[in-house]
Amino acid sequence: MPLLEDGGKLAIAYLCLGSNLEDRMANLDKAVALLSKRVDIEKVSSIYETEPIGYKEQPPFLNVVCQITTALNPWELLHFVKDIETDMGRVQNFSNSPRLIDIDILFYGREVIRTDELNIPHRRLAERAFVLIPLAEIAPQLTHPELDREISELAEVVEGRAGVRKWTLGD
Ligand code: PH2
Ligand code: MG
Ligand code: MG
Repeated sequence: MPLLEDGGKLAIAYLCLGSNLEDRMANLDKAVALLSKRVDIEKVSSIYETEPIGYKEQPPFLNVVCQITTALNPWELLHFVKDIETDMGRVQNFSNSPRLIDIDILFYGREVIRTDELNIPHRRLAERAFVLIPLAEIAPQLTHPELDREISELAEVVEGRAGVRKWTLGD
């Protein structure tokens, strides 16, 4: 990994963004713009319209996955994305409730971090078609550090693939 002048390391991380309230595409665009103030956005997947998982009685989501490089450590990155959610007007509600914007850290390099505050890799990513399908588009050969399987393999067999469709403005 390249060294920064202050000795810090740059990490490659993956984020999943989701919105299912108000102008969903504008919310994703704004989140990417705010992220780019402190991290480098390297790749952004297509936008997917996805059926809600978990709590089902809510509008469909738009989801994208981004690859970033960052000098922030995982805790700094977590606080940064939470601040963006709050600044964009997200209110803390019940688990899996509708939201203007959700930004989840999927991977941070090959690190495995299990604390109350921070869980990397994301605990449910291997079960979620709305994460794996966009992620497979930008990082098919990435391997999950705990499962030791490629994202493309996980994406091919995940349940609920039919609920994840590419979306374009006007759909
Ligand atoms: N996020 C959730 C729960 N369910 N379903 C879809 N389709 N997309 C999401 O981003 C999503 C979800 C919790 O964060
Ligand atoms: Mg989430
Ligand atoms: Mg979240």
